[in-house]
Amino acid sequence: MTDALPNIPDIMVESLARAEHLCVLTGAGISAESGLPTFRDKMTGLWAKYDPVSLATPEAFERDPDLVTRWYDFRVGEGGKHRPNPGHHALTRYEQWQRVRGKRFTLLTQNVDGFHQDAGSHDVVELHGTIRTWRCVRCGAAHRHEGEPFATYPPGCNACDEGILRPNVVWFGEMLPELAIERAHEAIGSCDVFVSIGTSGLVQPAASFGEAAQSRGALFFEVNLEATPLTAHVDAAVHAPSGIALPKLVDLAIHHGG
Ligand code: BJW
Repeated sequence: MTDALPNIPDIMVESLARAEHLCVLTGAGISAESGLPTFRDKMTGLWAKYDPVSLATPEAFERDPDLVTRWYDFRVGEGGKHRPNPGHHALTRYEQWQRVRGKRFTLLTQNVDGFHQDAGSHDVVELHGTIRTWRCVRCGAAHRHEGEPFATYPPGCNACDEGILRPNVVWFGEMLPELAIERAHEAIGSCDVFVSIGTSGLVQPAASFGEAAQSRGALFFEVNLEATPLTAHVDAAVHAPSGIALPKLVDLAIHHGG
Protein backbone atom coordinates (compact mmCIF):
# COMPACT_ATOMS: atom_id res chain seq x y z
CA MET A 1 0.00 0.00 0.00
CA THR A 2 1.30 3.44 -0.89
CA ASP A 3 0.60 6.63 1.00
CA ALA A 4 1.39 8.81 -2.03
CA LEU A 5 -1.62 10.90 -3.05
CA PRO A 6 -3.24 9.20 -6.06
CA ASN A 7 -4.05 11.01 -9.28
CA ILE A 8 -7.77 11.58 -9.53
CA PRO A 9 -9.10 11.85 -13.10
CA ASP A 10 -10.68 15.27 -13.78
CA ILE A 11 -13.88 13.65 -14.98
CA MET A 12 -14.41 12.12 -11.53
CA VAL A 13 -13.82 15.44 -9.75
CA GLU A 14 -16.09 17.37 -12.13
CA SER A 15 -18.83 14.72 -12.01
CA LEU A 16 -18.91 14.63 -8.22
CA ALA A 17 -18.87 18.43 -8.15
CA ARG A 18 -21.92 18.60 -10.44
CA ALA A 19 -23.83 15.44 -9.48
CA GLU A 20 -27.58 15.87 -9.04
CA HIS A 21 -27.75 12.42 -7.47
CA LEU A 22 -24.61 10.49 -6.56
CA CYS A 23 -25.07 6.82 -5.75
CA VAL A 24 -22.17 4.91 -4.20
CA LEU A 25 -21.81 1.19 -3.61
CA THR A 26 -19.28 0.16 -0.97
CA GLY A 27 -17.71 -3.20 -0.22
CA ALA A 28 -15.34 -4.70 2.31
CA GLY A 29 -12.36 -2.74 0.90
CA ILE A 30 -13.59 0.54 2.40
CA SER A 31 -13.29 -0.96 5.90
CA ALA A 32 -9.89 -2.59 5.24
CA GLU A 33 -7.98 0.48 6.45
CA SER A 34 -10.04 0.37 9.65
CA GLY A 35 -8.43 -3.03 10.31
CA LEU A 36 -11.28 -5.31 9.22
CA PRO A 37 -10.24 -8.04 6.78
CA THR A 38 -12.02 -8.27 3.41
CA PHE A 39 -13.70 -11.43 2.18
CA ARG A 40 -10.85 -12.26 -0.17
CA ASP A 41 -8.19 -11.82 2.56
CA LYS A 42 -6.87 -15.00 4.16
CA MET A 43 -8.13 -15.33 7.71
CA THR A 44 -5.62 -15.43 10.55
CA GLY A 45 -5.30 -16.87 14.08
CA LEU A 46 -8.07 -19.20 15.22
CA TRP A 47 -9.87 -18.71 11.92
CA ALA A 48 -6.89 -19.35 9.62
CA LYS A 49 -8.18 -22.70 8.38
CA TYR A 50 -11.60 -21.36 7.36
CA ASP A 51 -12.74 -19.68 4.16
CA PRO A 52 -15.10 -16.73 4.82
CA VAL A 53 -17.06 -17.33 1.64
CA SER A 54 -17.92 -20.89 2.70
CA LEU A 55 -18.92 -19.79 6.23
CA ALA A 56 -21.33 -17.18 4.82
CA THR A 57 -23.94 -19.73 3.73
CA PRO A 58 -27.18 -21.13 5.17
CA GLU A 59 -25.70 -24.61 4.61
CA ALA A 60 -22.71 -23.88 6.88
CA PHE A 61 -25.06 -22.54 9.58
CA GLU A 62 -27.26 -25.63 9.32
CA ARG A 63 -24.26 -27.97 9.45
CA ASP A 64 -22.42 -26.20 12.26
CA PRO A 65 -24.36 -23.34 13.93
CA ASP A 66 -21.84 -23.26 16.80
CA LEU A 67 -18.92 -22.51 14.43
CA VAL A 68 -20.78 -20.01 12.26
CA THR A 69 -22.26 -18.02 15.18
CA ARG A 70 -18.85 -17.98 16.92
CA TRP A 71 -17.31 -16.52 13.76
CA TYR A 72 -19.94 -13.80 13.45
CA ASP A 73 -19.71 -13.00 17.18
CA PHE A 74 -15.91 -12.75 16.79
CA ARG A 75 -16.54 -10.21 13.99
CA VAL A 76 -18.95 -8.24 16.21
CA GLY A 77 -16.10 -8.09 18.77
CA GLU A 78 -13.56 -7.04 16.11
CA GLY A 79 -15.92 -4.30 14.90
CA GLY A 80 -16.08 -2.96 18.46
CA LYS A 81 -12.27 -2.65 18.54
CA HIS A 82 -11.98 -0.63 15.32
CA ARG A 83 -13.28 2.66 14.00
CA PRO A 84 -14.39 4.15 10.67
CA ASN A 85 -11.48 5.52 8.61
CA PRO A 86 -11.03 8.64 6.44
CA GLY A 87 -12.77 6.88 3.51
CA HIS A 88 -16.02 6.48 5.51
CA HIS A 89 -15.71 10.06 6.80
CA ALA A 90 -15.17 11.47 3.30
CA LEU A 91 -18.50 9.97 2.18
CA THR A 92 -20.24 11.53 5.18
CA ARG A 93 -18.75 14.90 4.29
CA TYR A 94 -19.87 14.58 0.67
CA GLU A 95 -23.39 13.58 1.76
CA GLN A 96 -23.64 16.68 3.99
CA TRP A 97 -22.40 18.90 1.16
CA GLN A 98 -24.98 17.44 -1.25
CA ARG A 99 -27.74 17.94 1.31
CA VAL A 100 -26.84 21.60 1.86
CA ARG A 101 -26.94 22.10 -1.94
CA GLY A 102 -30.34 20.38 -2.18
CA LYS A 103 -28.84 17.47 -4.18
CA ARG A 104 -29.18 13.73 -3.59
CA PHE A 105 -26.80 11.11 -2.24
CA THR A 106 -27.52 7.40 -1.81
CA LEU A 107 -25.15 5.08 0.01
CA LEU A 108 -25.60 1.41 -0.81
CA THR A 109 -23.32 -0.87 1.19
CA GLN A 110 -22.65 -4.57 1.09
CA ASN A 111 -20.90 -4.25 4.45
CA VAL A 112 -22.49 -5.51 7.64
CA ASP A 113 -20.10 -3.70 10.02
CA GLY A 114 -22.15 -0.51 10.61
CA PHE A 115 -19.10 1.72 10.08
CA HIS A 116 -20.87 4.11 7.67
CA GLN A 117 -23.46 4.85 10.36
CA ASP A 118 -20.68 5.23 12.95
CA ALA A 119 -19.03 7.78 10.64
CA GLY A 120 -22.28 9.78 10.57
CA SER A 121 -23.77 8.74 7.21
CA HIS A 122 -27.56 8.93 7.16
CA ASP A 123 -29.90 6.59 5.46
CA VAL A 124 -27.46 3.80 4.67
CA VAL A 125 -28.97 1.01 2.55
CA GLU A 126 -27.59 -2.24 4.00
CA LEU A 127 -27.90 -4.67 1.11
CA HIS A 128 -26.48 -7.64 3.05
CA GLY A 129 -27.94 -6.80 6.47
CA THR A 130 -26.01 -6.11 9.67
CA ILE A 131 -24.14 -8.10 12.30
CA ARG A 132 -25.42 -5.71 14.95
CA THR A 133 -28.81 -7.41 15.03
CA TRP A 134 -29.48 -11.12 15.27
CA ARG A 135 -32.79 -12.92 14.78
CA CYS A 136 -34.36 -16.08 16.10
CA VAL A 137 -34.66 -18.76 13.43
CA ARG A 138 -37.82 -20.04 15.16
CA CYS A 139 -39.89 -17.00 16.24
CA GLY A 140 -38.13 -14.28 14.20
CA ALA A 141 -37.58 -11.99 17.23
CA ALA A 142 -34.82 -9.45 16.56
CA HIS A 143 -32.07 -8.93 19.14
CA ARG A 144 -29.65 -5.99 19.17
CA HIS A 145 -26.13 -7.40 19.74
CA GLU A 146 -23.20 -4.99 20.03
CA GLY A 147 -21.45 -5.47 23.36
CA GLU A 148 -20.27 -8.56 25.23
CA PRO A 149 -19.92 -11.85 23.34
CA PHE A 150 -22.70 -14.40 23.72
CA ALA A 151 -22.37 -16.78 26.68
CA THR A 152 -23.12 -19.89 24.60
CA TYR A 153 -22.98 -20.92 20.94
CA PRO A 154 -25.23 -21.01 19.12
CA PRO A 155 -26.92 -18.27 21.17
CA GLY A 156 -30.46 -19.00 22.35
CA CYS A 157 -33.53 -16.79 21.94
CA ASN A 158 -34.81 -15.30 25.17
CA ALA A 159 -38.09 -14.27 23.51
CA CYS A 160 -39.36 -17.80 22.75
CA ASP A 161 -36.77 -19.73 24.81
CA GLU A 162 -36.64 -22.40 22.09
CA GLY A 163 -34.98 -21.10 18.94
CA ILE A 164 -31.37 -20.19 18.21
CA LEU A 165 -30.14 -16.85 16.91
CA ARG A 166 -28.41 -16.13 13.63
CA PRO A 167 -26.89 -12.85 12.49
CA ASN A 168 -29.27 -10.68 10.51
CA VAL A 169 -27.11 -10.87 7.38
CA VAL A 170 -27.71 -12.14 3.84
CA TRP A 171 -25.92 -15.36 2.98
CA PHE A 172 -25.28 -16.79 -0.48
CA GLY A 173 -28.52 -18.10 -1.98
CA GLU A 174 -30.67 -15.88 0.26
CA MET A 175 -32.76 -12.96 -0.97
CA LEU A 176 -31.65 -9.42 -0.20
CA PRO A 177 -34.05 -7.42 2.03
CA GLU A 178 -36.97 -6.25 -0.12
CA LEU A 179 -36.79 -2.62 1.00
CA ALA A 180 -33.03 -2.48 0.35
CA ILE A 181 -33.51 -3.82 -3.17
CA GLU A 182 -36.34 -1.36 -3.86
CA ARG A 183 -34.20 1.54 -2.67
CA ALA A 184 -31.21 0.33 -4.69
CA HIS A 185 -33.31 0.08 -7.86
CA GLU A 186 -34.74 3.54 -7.32
CA ALA A 187 -31.24 4.97 -6.88
CA ILE A 188 -29.81 3.10 -9.87
CA GLY A 189 -32.65 4.45 -12.01
CA SER A 190 -32.33 8.06 -10.87
CA CYS A 191 -28.62 8.74 -10.21
CA ASP A 192 -26.45 10.60 -12.71
CA VAL A 193 -23.17 9.35 -11.17
CA PHE A 194 -22.43 5.92 -9.68
CA VAL A 195 -19.21 5.06 -7.82
CA SER A 196 -18.22 1.54 -6.87
CA ILE A 197 -15.79 1.56 -3.90
CA GLY A 198 -13.72 -1.29 -2.42
CA THR A 199 -15.72 -4.15 -3.85
CA SER A 200 -14.42 -7.07 -5.89
CA GLY A 201 -17.50 -6.91 -8.14
CA LEU A 202 -17.97 -10.67 -7.85
CA VAL A 203 -21.14 -10.95 -5.80
CA GLN A 204 -24.56 -10.46 -7.38
CA PRO A 205 -26.83 -8.59 -7.54
CA ALA A 206 -24.71 -5.67 -6.25
CA ALA A 207 -21.97 -6.34 -8.82
CA SER A 208 -24.39 -5.37 -11.63
CA PHE A 209 -25.63 -2.11 -10.15
CA GLY A 210 -22.97 0.15 -11.68
CA GLU A 211 -23.50 -1.10 -15.21
CA ALA A 212 -27.27 -0.91 -14.73
CA ALA A 213 -26.94 2.76 -13.73
CA GLN A 214 -24.56 3.36 -16.64
CA SER A 215 -27.02 1.81 -19.12
CA ARG A 216 -29.57 4.40 -17.88
CA GLY A 217 -27.16 7.25 -18.63
CA ALA A 218 -25.13 7.60 -15.40
CA LEU A 219 -21.36 7.94 -15.36
CA PHE A 220 -19.78 4.91 -13.67
CA PHE A 221 -16.53 5.17 -11.65
CA GLU A 222 -14.47 2.85 -9.50
CA VAL A 223 -12.24 3.37 -6.46
CA ASN A 224 -10.34 0.21 -5.54
CA LEU A 225 -6.88 -0.86 -4.50
CA GLU A 226 -6.61 -2.78 -7.76
CA ALA A 227 -8.39 -3.54 -11.01
CA THR A 228 -11.53 -5.68 -10.77
CA PRO A 229 -13.93 -7.23 -13.29
CA LEU A 230 -15.80 -3.89 -13.16
CA THR A 231 -12.75 -1.90 -14.34
CA ALA A 232 -13.30 -2.77 -18.00
CA HIS A 233 -16.75 -1.16 -17.87
CA VAL A 234 -16.16 2.03 -15.89
CA ASP A 235 -15.79 5.54 -17.34
CA ALA A 236 -12.79 6.21 -15.05
CA ALA A 237 -11.09 4.61 -12.06
CA VAL A 238 -8.72 5.39 -9.22
CA HIS A 239 -6.67 2.41 -8.10
CA ALA A 240 -5.49 3.37 -4.62
CA PRO A 241 -6.58 2.81 -1.00
CA SER A 242 -10.03 4.33 -0.51
CA GLY A 243 -8.93 5.89 2.81
CA ILE A 244 -6.54 8.05 0.81
CA ALA A 245 -8.38 8.42 -2.52
CA LEU A 246 -11.83 9.35 -1.17
CA PRO A 247 -10.77 12.27 1.05
CA LYS A 248 -8.81 13.70 -1.86
CA LEU A 249 -11.65 13.15 -4.36
CA VAL A 250 -14.23 14.73 -2.04
CA ASP A 251 -11.97 17.69 -1.21
CA LEU A 252 -11.36 18.37 -4.91
CA ALA A 253 -15.06 17.98 -5.80
CA ILE A 254 -16.24 20.31 -3.04
CA HIS A 255 -13.57 22.85 -3.96
CA HIS A 256 -14.46 22.57 -7.66
CA GLY A 257 -18.20 22.81 -6.96
CA GLY A 258 -17.69 25.94 -4.89
C1 BJW B 1 -9.66 -1.99 -1.25
C2 BJW B 1 -8.87 -1.77 -0.14
C3 BJW B 1 -8.64 -0.45 0.17
C4 BJW B 1 -9.01 -3.86 -0.32
N1 BJW B 1 -9.17 0.50 -0.58
N2 BJW B 1 -10.18 -1.12 -2.02
C5 BJW B 1 -26.07 -14.15 -10.98
C6 BJW B 1 -25.07 -14.90 -11.53
C7 BJW B 1 -24.38 -15.85 -10.77
C8 BJW B 1 -24.68 -16.05 -9.42
C9 BJW B 1 -25.70 -15.31 -8.87
C10 BJW B 1 -26.38 -14.38 -9.64
N3 BJW B 1 -27.30 -13.78 -8.85
C11 BJW B 1 -27.18 -14.30 -7.59
C12 BJW B 1 -26.21 -15.24 -7.60
C13 BJW B 1 -25.77 -16.03 -6.44
C14 BJW B 1 -24.93 -15.26 -5.45
C15 BJW B 1 -23.66 -14.76 -6.11
O1 BJW B 1 -23.46 -13.60 -6.37
N4 BJW B 1 -22.71 -15.65 -6.32
C16 BJW B 1 -21.41 -15.23 -6.87
C17 BJW B 1 -20.31 -15.78 -6.03
C18 BJW B 1 -21.35 -15.59 -8.31
N5 BJW B 1 -25.66 -14.16 -4.88
C19 BJW B 1 -26.53 -14.37 -3.92
O2 BJW B 1 -26.77 -15.48 -3.50
C20 BJW B 1 -27.26 -13.17 -3.35
N6 BJW B 1 -28.66 -13.44 -3.31
C21 BJW B 1 -29.43 -13.32 -4.37
O3 BJW B 1 -29.06 -12.85 -5.42
O4 BJW B 1 -30.72 -13.81 -4.18
C22 BJW B 1 -31.47 -14.15 -5.33
C23 BJW B 1 -30.84 -15.38 -5.96
C24 BJW B 1 -30.39 -16.42 -5.17
C25 BJW B 1 -29.79 -17.54 -5.76
C26 BJW B 1 -29.61 -17.61 -7.15
C27 BJW B 1 -30.06 -16.52 -7.93
C28 BJW B 1 -30.69 -15.41 -7.32
C29 BJW B 1 -26.84 -12.94 -1.91
C30 BJW B 1 -25.42 -12.51 -1.79
C31 BJW B 1 -25.08 -12.38 -0.31
C32 BJW B 1 -23.59 -12.14 -0.09
N7 BJW B 1 -23.33 -12.25 1.29
C33 BJW B 1 -22.00 -11.94 1.79
C34 BJW B 1 -21.93 -12.26 3.30
C35 BJW B 1 -22.67 -11.19 4.11
C36 BJW B 1 -22.51 -11.40 5.58
C37 BJW B 1 -21.08 -11.31 6.02
O5 BJW B 1 -20.44 -10.23 5.92
O6 BJW B 1 -20.55 -12.32 6.48
O7 BJW B 1 -21.69 -10.56 1.56
S1 BJW B 1 -20.68 -12.79 0.91
C38 BJW B 1 -19.55 -11.45 0.89
O8 BJW B 1 -19.35 -10.94 -0.46
C39 BJW B 1 -20.25 -10.32 1.68
C40 BJW B 1 -19.83 -9.12 0.90
O9 BJW B 1 -20.75 -8.07 1.17
C41 BJW B 1 -19.88 -9.60 -0.53
C42 BJW B 1 -19.09 -8.79 -1.49
O10 BJW B 1 -17.74 -8.78 -1.12
P1 BJW B 1 -16.92 -7.43 -1.28
O11 BJW B 1 -17.49 -6.41 -0.38
O12 BJW B 1 -16.81 -7.08 -2.71
O13 BJW B 1 -15.52 -7.84 -0.64
P2 BJW B 1 -14.32 -8.66 -1.28
O14 BJW B 1 -13.51 -9.17 -0.16
O15 BJW B 1 -14.79 -9.61 -2.29
O16 BJW B 1 -13.49 -7.56 -2.09
C43 BJW B 1 -12.79 -6.54 -1.42
C44 BJW B 1 -12.32 -5.54 -2.45
O17 BJW B 1 -11.77 -4.44 -1.78
C45 BJW B 1 -11.24 -6.08 -3.40
O18 BJW B 1 -11.59 -5.72 -4.72
C46 BJW B 1 -9.97 -5.33 -2.96
O19 BJW B 1 -9.10 -5.02 -4.04
C47 BJW B 1 -10.57 -4.07 -2.41
N8 BJW B 1 -9.75 -3.42 -1.39
N9 BJW B 1 -8.48 -3.04 0.39
C48 BJW B 1 -9.91 0.14 -1.65
N10 BJW B 1 -7.85 -0.15 1.24
